[in-house]
Amino acid sequence: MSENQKDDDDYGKTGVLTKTRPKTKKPSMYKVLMLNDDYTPMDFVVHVLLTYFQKTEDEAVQVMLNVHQKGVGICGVYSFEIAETKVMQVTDNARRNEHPLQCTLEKE
Ligand code: TYC
Repeated sequence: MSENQKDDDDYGKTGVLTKTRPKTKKPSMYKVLMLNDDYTPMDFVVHVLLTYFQKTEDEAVQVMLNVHQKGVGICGVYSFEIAETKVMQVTDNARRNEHPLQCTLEKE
């Protein structure tokens, strides 16, 4: 074997280096939805929106009226864990106060 034909794995290769970067995905976001019903008092819905969704009084009234008229509305958009916790807190508070208010989560 001659000097310029070394028996080496890399010999004669082009020397292009590729860096593989691990594929990362942004976590999915989830909408917390509030559903209308005929029994939960409007004041209670506004109270819930103020307490768990950092709404101003005006925003809370707007969201509540929107749900009342359209049947469903968005309270906020969060990571899965936060959205799930909000749904549990709202549902628990509503049941303790004997209101049928429904709150659910939907992937964005
Ligand atoms: N429809 C209810 C009423 O007239 C008010 C209400 C609004 C209830 C929004 C639930 O998510 C809701 N008292």
